[in-house]
Amino acid sequence: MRFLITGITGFVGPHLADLLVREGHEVHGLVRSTNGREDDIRDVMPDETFSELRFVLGDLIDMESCVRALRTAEFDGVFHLAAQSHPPTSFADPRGTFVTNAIGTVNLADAIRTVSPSCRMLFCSTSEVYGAPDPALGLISEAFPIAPVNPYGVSKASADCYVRERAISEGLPFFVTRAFSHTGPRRGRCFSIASDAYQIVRILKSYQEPVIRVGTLSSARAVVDVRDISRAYYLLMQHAVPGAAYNVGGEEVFTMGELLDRMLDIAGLGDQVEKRVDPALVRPIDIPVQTCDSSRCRDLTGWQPSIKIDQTLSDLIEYYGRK
Ligand code: A2R
Repeated sequence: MRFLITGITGFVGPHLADLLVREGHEVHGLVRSTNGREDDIRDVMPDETFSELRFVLGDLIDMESCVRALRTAEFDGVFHLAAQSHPPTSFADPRGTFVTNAIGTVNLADAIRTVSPSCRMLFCSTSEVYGAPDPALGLISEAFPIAPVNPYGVSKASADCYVRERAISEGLPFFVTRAFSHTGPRRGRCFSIASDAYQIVRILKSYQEPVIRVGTLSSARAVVDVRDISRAYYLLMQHAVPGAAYNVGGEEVFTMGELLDRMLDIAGLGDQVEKRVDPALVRPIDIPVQTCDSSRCRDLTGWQPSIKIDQTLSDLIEYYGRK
């Protein structure tokens, strides 16, 4: 099959592209410019995969460019990953976040409807659309209210509703994924777990003193490996019901503090490192705990995470070690 990935130069995009190529599919990636940024994605894929990829120019906030991109080939499915994906940045730039994530998704969805209405679209929404539900309510399922608590969540919730409404009202084969926390090689170091891994590598190389700047260590998340998330997206592209939303996440919940301690152990730094809270890394409104019920996705596709958290953390440290 022939797929288009938006956000191919990001964190998840290259892992998904690698998986799709290995499964024998033709993969095109939407890029905003051909300035060499796409070359950077080689860091998580073999040369054989990279050489199979095709790139097409387009910017989500320019609907005409989305239409042009979709006309370059007949796509069976679009994985719409592109976004302003960093919640703290969304407080600094709520409007820009909304334009990219909400209006950009409207543009892409409308462009698909115009050019190729039988093309399936996976829209990457997020667990952040649920906001901060009372932990006493248990695992977060798709039936939980949409109640975001940051501009990123608001932008994604708007697009999430738009995509599902379009699918239902217009009969378009669009659906939504709501991934919970995921990490692994290539995760940007502005995200908490990757930030810890990056600093650990710098300490190991004696580039910084043995002090790690941390955010809220008590925040708890059902963290899963990016390669498992990519596999869930691939399976959902094959099986998802139009108009539906699917949680995708791990079962095991870890606090940020636990994950940091595991990484320090993996790196052989044990308790030789001071953890210093940096107010700049503490979110204005934090979600204390996120637990995921992804049984809808699991029952439909048979998906379950296959990579153990220690493997993910060790691959993340290894990734920053060779950067
Ligand atoms: O910044 P670039 O040019 O490398 O491209 C980024 C792309 N992107 C856009 N593409 C087209 N038009 C735009 N206006 C536009 N704005 C951003 O989105 C990059 O390739 C991607 C974002 O990458 P990350 O921030 O690393 O996102 P990640 O972690 O891969 O997340 C994938 C999806 C997102 O929808 C998240 O909100 C969700 O998973 O959690």
